[in-house]
Amino acid sequence: MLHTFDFGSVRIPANVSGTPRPVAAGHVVPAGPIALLHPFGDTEFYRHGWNSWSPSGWARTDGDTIGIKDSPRRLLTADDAANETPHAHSGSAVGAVVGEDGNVLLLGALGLGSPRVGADGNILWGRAEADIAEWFVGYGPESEVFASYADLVSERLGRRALRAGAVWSSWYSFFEDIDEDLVARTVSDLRGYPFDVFQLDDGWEPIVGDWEAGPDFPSGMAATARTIADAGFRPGLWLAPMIALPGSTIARTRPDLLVQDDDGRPLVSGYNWGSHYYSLDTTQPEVRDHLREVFERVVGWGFRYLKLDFMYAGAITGNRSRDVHRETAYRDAVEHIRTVVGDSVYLLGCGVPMIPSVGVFDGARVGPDVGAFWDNAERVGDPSGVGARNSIVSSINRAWMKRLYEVDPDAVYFRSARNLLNDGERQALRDTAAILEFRSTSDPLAWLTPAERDELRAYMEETAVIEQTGRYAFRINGREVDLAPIVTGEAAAEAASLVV
Ligand code: 9PG
Repeated sequence: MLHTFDFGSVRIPANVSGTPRPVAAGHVVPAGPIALLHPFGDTEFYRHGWNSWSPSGWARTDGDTIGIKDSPRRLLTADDAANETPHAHSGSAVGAVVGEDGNVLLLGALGLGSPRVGADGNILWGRAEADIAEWFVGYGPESEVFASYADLVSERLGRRALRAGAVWSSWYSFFEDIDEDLVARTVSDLRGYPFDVFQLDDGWEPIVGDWEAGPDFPSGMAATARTIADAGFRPGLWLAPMIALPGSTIARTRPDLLVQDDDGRPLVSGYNWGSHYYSLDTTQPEVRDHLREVFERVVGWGFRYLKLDFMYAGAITGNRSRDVHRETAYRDAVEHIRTVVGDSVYLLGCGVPMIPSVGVFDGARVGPDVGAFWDNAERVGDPSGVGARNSIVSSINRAWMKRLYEVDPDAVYFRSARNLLNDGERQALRDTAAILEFRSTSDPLAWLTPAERDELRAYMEETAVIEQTGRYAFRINGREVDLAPIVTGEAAAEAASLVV
């Protein structure tokens, strides 16, 4: 049906699937396809990525799209491969275009069903795989409409109250090379430093899919959790409970528990660790029992902060035993996990589909992995690739998601050793994490100079007052910080011209 949205200064003719009703900050529209005929011509479009690693940001409708290009494997792992339009402007769940007066017109889904929003110089459109979520349409100052959208989402899906505090993670220093002695030494060095959580990342398990102590943890995971707790930190652990590598026991012995492809074989749901991997079909009662066992085990070991990674794979397009939409299957599985671990265990989502995770995760990663280098030389132009710049750009473009859960922009660095980032680049990472209000690092104290240790201590202890003064401009404790040159690429261009 036809409807005209009246925003006072602008009127937007639209095709909607049901009668809109006004709410405080705009209009809520029934589920179903929607198209807004905007009068702005070619303008800026906000594109939102599906999962933690998927690119988000502003691009001109008459310019290049933001997204993963020319790599089906990367796309499968780091965005919504089923719906991505690499050469047309679209994104997941929410999108917005900028009007002539600088206000933005936002269209955002208020739930699940793989909603998609795209735009060109005439239309801002929305559609979904399953029409199960209402839409919000709002027009106003950018930060206000995004806040209104976020608040309506969390009204429906929830907002958890736990805070992570300051986190130390093993990933960006040791990667998979961890063992119980190294962990014990690292923890002992950190004694007395202002960390709330010490989180063990990937590398403790024998293989992804089998969640028990690997050979490098001969005393068992409960012993390591105790070592961490005895030093005064909340024990944290990484796991990827939705996936299994082909060599894991679960994939080898129970392929029937995996999401299937159309030929009845386990579906490949992504690539990492030099391999493909599969997804667990969480709609099967046996898989729910398996998840219950896994989470009772890790909580029983004493871990109270869980980084659940590669979670998008639980929401991948494929054949499951029950006919529910993939995002609903995912959310049901996370709710099940939440029931098993209880409300006091902090759940950090990583590689999570963003909107379906609201209200069940306490925190969510909002960008690709950081790295001890600025840009990814192997994959230039892939905004989902590892690197400090990509991490800052994606994260800052998702700062509005603070209202949904804690937003984790990934680790910051204090170390100058084993690091290609210069002082300014390390500072930009620390400023981004201060703005997002989630502070974590992977620097072992043994890698830091005395001055760097002092910086780490001061940073982890600080709670900053953040004011936003522009899309990418902030005041952190009164200090002006403008990330615009980094986001728009001017910083890189300047660096390049210095090289020339
Ligand atoms: C452990 C790591 C760390 C890290 C996570 C995640 O798009 N990708 O292919 C992709 C692969 C790995 C990855 C992120 C993205 O790293 O983000 O913090 O926990 O797993 O293996």
